[in-house]
Amino acid sequence: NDHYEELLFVSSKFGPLDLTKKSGVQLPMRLSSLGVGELVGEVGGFLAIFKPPKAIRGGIPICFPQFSSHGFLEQHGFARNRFWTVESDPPPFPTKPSNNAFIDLILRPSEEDLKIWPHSFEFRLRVALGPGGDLMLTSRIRNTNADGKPFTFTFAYHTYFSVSDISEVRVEGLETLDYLDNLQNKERFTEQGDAITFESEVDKIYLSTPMKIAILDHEKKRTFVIRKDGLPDAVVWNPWDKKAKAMADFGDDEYKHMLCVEAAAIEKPITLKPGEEWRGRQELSAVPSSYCSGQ
Ligand code: TA6
Repeated sequence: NDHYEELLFVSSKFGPLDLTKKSGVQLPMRLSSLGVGELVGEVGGFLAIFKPPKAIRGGIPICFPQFSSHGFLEQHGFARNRFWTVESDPPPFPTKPSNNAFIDLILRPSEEDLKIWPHSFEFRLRVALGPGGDLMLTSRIRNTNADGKPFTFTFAYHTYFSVSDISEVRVEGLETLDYLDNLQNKERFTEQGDAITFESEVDKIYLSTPMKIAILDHEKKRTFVIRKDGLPDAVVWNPWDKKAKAMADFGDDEYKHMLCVEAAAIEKPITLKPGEEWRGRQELSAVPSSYCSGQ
C-alpha cells in the first residue's frame, strides 16, 4: 500500500506519460487511468501492482455509498472494490464485550474516490466470529467532512448464501410486506405469499422488514437466520438461468445453489452531518431446521 500511495502521488503529480519521462519510473504504456485502473510500475526495484480489487461473486460485499447504480458511482458504490486497512485500536465499539474473535477494518476515501464522491468519511467495520460459528458484522460510518457538509448514502450487506437447491428454499419473515420490484421498474407491490419460494429470477427490495429473517434450506435441513439492526430493508436476489449465463463471473448453473438476502438501508437514504455516525449491524447464524421457525 505504501508503495502504491507513493506511486499514485508521483504519478498523479506528473500524469502517466510525463511520469515515464520525468521520473524514470518505467510504466507500461497500457496504463489507462490512475488510481482506478491498473497501475504497474517499477519503484526502486519494487514492482508495484495496483488493481482495484473487484468484489468476488460471493461472501458479503459491502454496498456503500450507494446500493444499485446511478450517477457517477459504480454499481453498489466503491467500498466493496477497495483495499481496507486493519485498525488495531479503533474507538470503542458499542457492542457488549464478548469472547468472540474479531478484526477491525477501516476504509477512508482515496483522492480518486473524493473525485467521484466528494465526502470525507471513516467507515469502520468489525467482523466477529462467535463460538458457534455465528458471524457478526458491525458497520460504523462517520461523516468527517471538514467543510461542514452533510452527506447522504444507501447501504447493503450483499450477503450470498449457499443453498443446496434454490427451488427447495423458502424465506420467512417478509410475507405481507411491500417491496420494490427491480424487474418491473422498481414498482411497488405487496407480497402475497405466506413465505417466499423461487421458480424464476427474483430481484426485490422489501421495505420496513423485521429484525429477523429466516432462509430455510429444505434439503440441507438447515436454516440461516439473519438478525439485523439499523437496516430496515432487505433485498432478495436470484438471477436464475438467463441472467446467470450473462454474468462472466458466475457459472451457468450456480444460480441453483445461491441466494442473496441483503440487510439494507435503501428506501430511506441516511443523511449524516459532520461528526455524526451511523451504525448498521447484521448477525448471521445457521441452525438445524428442526427448531428454527418461531425462534
Ligand atoms: O442485490 C441485487 C442486485 O442489485 C441485482 O440487481 C444484481 O445486479 C446484483 O445486485 C448483483 O450486482 P453485482 O454488481 O454484484 O453484479
